[in-house]
Amino acid sequence: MLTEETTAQALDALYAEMARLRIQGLWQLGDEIQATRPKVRAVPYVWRGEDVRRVLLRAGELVKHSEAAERRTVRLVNPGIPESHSATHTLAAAVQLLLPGEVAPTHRHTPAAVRFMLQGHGAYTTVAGERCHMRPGDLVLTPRMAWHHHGNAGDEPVIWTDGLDFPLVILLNATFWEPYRDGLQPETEPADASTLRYAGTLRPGWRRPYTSPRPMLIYRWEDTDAALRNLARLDEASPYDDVLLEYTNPLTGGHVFPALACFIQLLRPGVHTRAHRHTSSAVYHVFRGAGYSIIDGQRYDWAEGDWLALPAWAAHLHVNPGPEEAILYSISDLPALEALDLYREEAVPQ
Ligand code: GTQ
Ligand code: FE2
Repeated sequence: MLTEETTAQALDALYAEMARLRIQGLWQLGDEIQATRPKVRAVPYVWRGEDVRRVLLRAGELVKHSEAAERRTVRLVNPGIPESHSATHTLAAAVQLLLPGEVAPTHRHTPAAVRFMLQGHGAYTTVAGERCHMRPGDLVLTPRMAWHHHGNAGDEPVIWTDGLDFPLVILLNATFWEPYRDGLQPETEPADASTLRYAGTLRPGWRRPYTSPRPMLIYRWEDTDAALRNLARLDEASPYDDVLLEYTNPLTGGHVFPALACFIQLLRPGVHTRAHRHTSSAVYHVFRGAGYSIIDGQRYDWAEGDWLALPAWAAHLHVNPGPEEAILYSISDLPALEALDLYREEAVPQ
């Protein structure tokens, strides 16, 4: 018969041997695995637009483009997960500056990127041989492993915000990055071809759904703005997000990327949404207006030019208290959660 003491000694010995053999009892891990709700280390956070712009413009003076690792880009780093260099655990958000005459060289990588244009005229991104002209409010896509470079052919600084699924790609150990060896990639496609081909609800009749290797790459602000206004005219809105639209792949109707979705939402004057939470996380950019969000009981004020990180499973609602419209652009990891059958959403009583 084992006494209590000898049992304890035997257990110690067992655990010591298991540790040596790199084996763990599930019961030793506790709530690491048996969690009743997701453990989220990322925190809600607001980056002020004026701070980001000041830092970025100063970097424009001090950091030559060629020294800036190909792109003069600053990352928004969530204080809860600084080692991730990311805004949420799955989403990288950055802000990029291109001075007049600058060209950021051609490269490609497995992380997919989206760029929402904020200010300046004359910029373009060439994606897979297609020059996409970028004006404020436009969204430009860079799919996985598509060659891309950026240029500023205008006479003023240009700033846009980048969203990438970098953290997820790193987690999956699937990061590949490659410079273009021979100067800039050639521009083999007509400029803005994909948006001329696909924008709107009419599809070229000989292009079958689901099969095009070239998705739409540019979503023009005029189209986005009109779509928001049309929906608002119908008075149709989400109780959680007010007038919310998703940028879709026009051939499939699905998300723009396998692990990244993009949204634009109009918060009408006076709106106070209901609260919900979901397993997807998001990063918002305040394109127009001002207001606040209540996230897990805390108020986060935001105004035009700011960024806001929303961690996974955080209860949140949005308020536009003023007389002006507020417009939020956001990126989300929703497609990744859906693909893995991990998307959950629930209303949160107030
Ligand atoms: O502009 O190609 O924010 O490669 C991060 C990685 C931007 C880009 C980022 C990139 C780019
Ligand atoms: Fe890139």
